[in-house]
Amino acid sequence: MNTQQIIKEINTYITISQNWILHHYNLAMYLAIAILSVLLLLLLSIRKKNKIKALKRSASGLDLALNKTRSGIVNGLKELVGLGRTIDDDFLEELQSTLLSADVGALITTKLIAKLEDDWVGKKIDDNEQIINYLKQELHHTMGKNPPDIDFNQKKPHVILVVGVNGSGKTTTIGKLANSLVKDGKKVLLGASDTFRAAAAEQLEVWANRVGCQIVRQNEGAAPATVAYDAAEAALARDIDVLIIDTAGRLHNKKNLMLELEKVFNIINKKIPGAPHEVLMVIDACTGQNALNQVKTFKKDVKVTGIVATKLDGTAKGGVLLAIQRDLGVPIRYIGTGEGIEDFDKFDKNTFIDALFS
Ligand SMILES: Nc1nc2c(ncn2[C@@H]2O[C@H](COP(=O)(O)OP(=O)(O)OP(=O)(O)O)[C@@H](O)[C@H]2O)c(=O)[nH]1
Ligand SMILES: [Mg+2]
Repeated sequence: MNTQQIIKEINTYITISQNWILHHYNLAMYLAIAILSVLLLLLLSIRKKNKIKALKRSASGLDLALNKTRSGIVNGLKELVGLGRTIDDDFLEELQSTLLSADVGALITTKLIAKLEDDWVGKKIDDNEQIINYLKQELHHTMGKNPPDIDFNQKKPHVILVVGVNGSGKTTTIGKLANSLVKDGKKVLLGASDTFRAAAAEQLEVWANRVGCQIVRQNEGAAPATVAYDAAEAALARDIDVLIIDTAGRLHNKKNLMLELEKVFNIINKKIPGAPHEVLMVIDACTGQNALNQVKTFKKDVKVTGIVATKLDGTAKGGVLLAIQRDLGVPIRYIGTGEGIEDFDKFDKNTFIDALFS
């Protein structure tokens, strides 16, 4: 068959189809609606599957990130229990050092051990193989309920100031948080108030481009408070939902740097009364109890409202999150479980305890 014949054949088919549609108009409409409905259902089921996959991924992300901490605790406990020992002073002492080495903290550990001793004597627990489950239940009880989530819809713009010591993961956290907010349909603006080095604003800009959100930045050496002011002004003018301000890493004992932070806070508050609505302190979980002390000292100068614990994937001291949550009265809001954009989760005490003892 030559090309002309093929074209002729195609034209014949088109004409036959057109005639059929003209003569069976209603049937054609029903068919088109049916095909569209099937496509829509297919699309919805793919979206649902992806959502379930994302949820599964985040749960396994936490599980993976806690590998080191969990193997310290669970292997220690299994070793203790596996020897078929009864719960005596030596057993309790070893249990105590297992929990302390995961940085669960002295307060929680002492409380757990005392309760276990009582329940053993009172025969509420009579088999040491129940210990892992027992500790899990007691921890759920000790840690109480999760606080309500941050309500990003309450204020517009909702302003978040991000603070912490050098290298704790502030800028990376901002990128990850912005990403999750943009995915939730929020209009996000980043403010590059870390003007200490040029690379800092560039790093934030890379995140803004990657996430697809806006950024306000100035040149290296500009006053951090000026950038914060510009960012607040832009957030108001551009109808932004969430403004996140990055700051330079600082140690609490550097008085001038803490004053600079206060300035940033005040200028945002002046431009947007009531803001910043959140001051998130980012801590590196690898530093264990040091992180807890950092928050304690930062809190004296800045009104920290929430904590983000990063690098859980790189530490055997993840238990420190329980100590922080128990001792500081400041909620842990998010956790960083890797360097990737999706390695980020809301902190949920129950999921965390279950993952720690699974
Ligand atoms: N493994 C791992 N690495 C992380 C995580 N969060 C951040 N990092 C890494 O930590 C390093 C420092 O992160 P930044 O976000 O630049 O830290 P920062 O607090 O902004 O640092 P300064 O601005 O210099 O104070 C980078 O290499 C990040 O990729 C995490 O949850 N897990
Ligand atoms: Mg930074």
